Amino acid sequence: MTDTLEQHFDATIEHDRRIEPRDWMPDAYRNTMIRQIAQHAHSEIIGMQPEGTWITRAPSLRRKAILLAKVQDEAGHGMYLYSAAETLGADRTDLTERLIAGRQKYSSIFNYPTLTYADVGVIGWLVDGAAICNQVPLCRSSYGPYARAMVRICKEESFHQRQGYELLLTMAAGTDAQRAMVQDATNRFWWPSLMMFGPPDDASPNTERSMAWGIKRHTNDELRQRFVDMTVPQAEKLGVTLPDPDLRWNPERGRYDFGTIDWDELTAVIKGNGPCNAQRVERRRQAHEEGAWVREAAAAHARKAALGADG
Ligand code: FAQ
Repeated sequence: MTDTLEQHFDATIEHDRRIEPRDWMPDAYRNTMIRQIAQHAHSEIIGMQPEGTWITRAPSLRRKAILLAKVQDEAGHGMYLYSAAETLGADRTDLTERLIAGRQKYSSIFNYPTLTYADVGVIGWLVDGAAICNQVPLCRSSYGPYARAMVRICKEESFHQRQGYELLLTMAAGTDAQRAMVQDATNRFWWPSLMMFGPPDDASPNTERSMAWGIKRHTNDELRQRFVDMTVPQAEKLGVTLPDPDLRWNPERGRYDFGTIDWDELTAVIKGNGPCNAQRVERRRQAHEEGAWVREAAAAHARKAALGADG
């Protein structure tokens, strides 16, 4: 029996069809999917914090409305992704508790502080830009609910990227002080954005198997290179310098060469020792505790509705 199920799973992957929640799948596939989707969901939720802190300080009503909408979108992405993880048998409360206890990861990028309003623009441009580059191929990921969630998420991320770039174009056309803020934010976020793609391929324990299963479609280094190639012309148009003296066009490769990433920094941030790790997780813990009454009320309402009671 298992043989047949396993053969069916293998054939589905081989023919590039989707695995659906009720299909048989190897435990290792299920666990890898839960790991990646949970980390992704946690990133969206923790990722609300660095920009969220600027909502009350946005320079105009228009900028405030845009930022509020963007941060709300991130919450929505987190919700779709937790739902996708639930289709694999994961429990949302358990995932949140693991995040708060430091037993599950979220993207390293959200452990850096947002020091000026230009950071909001640079996060949209570089962080959402990197997220899109990483996530567009995930729309073809082998697990159906994840791939479908990615389609909608990528559409919204594209809007986020454009709003960030538009904000920066506006600031770049402003005063010298505004241009200096854009350059400073770019200097601080460039290298951490490259780290979002994960460790180099020869130090990425999960890539080979995730590629074989069609969960990942490209390696970490391939996507990082794609991001650099896409971003350099955008930086030129914006009039900012990317903080890498080794960055140059390589006509033979038809791609940009770039400098060495500080992998020790990525390791430290992933281990919880980045500039804001403790603050981000503590804030998430507080929000979870403060939201307990909402979850209780929603559960009570659902119980009543199931009994057919009115309200
Ligand atoms: N940070 O073997 P690999 C967003 C971990 S975008 C922290 O290469 P894998 C949108 C990795 O989990 C950000 N940890 O792993 C937004 C693994 O640990 P484990 C979220 C990292 O899975 C924008 C270990 O290192 N996007 O939120 C990082 O094959 C603006 C070894 O690495 C996604 O999650 C890192 N940067 O490849 C929101 C996309 N890199 O679990 C708000 C989906 C690696 O074995 C505002 N995920 N690690 O203990 C993926 O594509 C993959 O999971 C990778 C990592 C590429 C991130």
